[in-house]
Amino acid sequence: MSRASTRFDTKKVNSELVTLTYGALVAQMIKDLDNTEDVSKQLERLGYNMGIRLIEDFLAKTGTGRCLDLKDTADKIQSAFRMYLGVQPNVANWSAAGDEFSFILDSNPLTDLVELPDELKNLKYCNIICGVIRGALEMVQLDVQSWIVQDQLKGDQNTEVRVKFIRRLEDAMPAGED
Ligand code: MYR
Repeated sequence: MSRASTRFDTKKVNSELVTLTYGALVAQMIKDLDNTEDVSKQLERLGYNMGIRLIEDFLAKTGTGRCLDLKDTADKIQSAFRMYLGVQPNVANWSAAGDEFSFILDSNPLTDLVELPDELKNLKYCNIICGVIRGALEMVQLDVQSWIVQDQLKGDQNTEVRVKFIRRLEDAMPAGED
């Protein structure tokens, strides 16, 4: 067998590992909770708890300073997507007031190879991403809401993750959801 044929594409293997591991996690939650809405909530909560820890790693690795404005924050989250999920979303669909925007992902490693059966069509499968964003931003004193607008698992062309700035927090502690 030639060297070329035995060489792994590490990026692809990592991304497949993410897909499979996340899929197994969601499948287990569905078994345990037996309620689509609860699973969606738990996925967001899990992401939140990851986000409040991940922000430290992100700031340490990138040496990032304070964001100047929401546009700057969006750019930094965009680079976090690249670092942690290996995909570069577009930042788009800014609201007129400049307080809401979306990340548009052409491909989403969480949903590659995944198909949702009809009985799970209300599951917010990618809610973990919304939670990570909310948790990470809370640690830098930004209270945001985040939700999935488009979902490739529901037949949409892209994954669209919406983020809405709510308010700047005053030295707040995380809400203790872990
Ligand atoms: C600041 O203003 O203090 C810096 C703000 C940096 C925000 C970076 C947020 C990272 C969010 C990670 C999302 C990962 C999604 C896969």
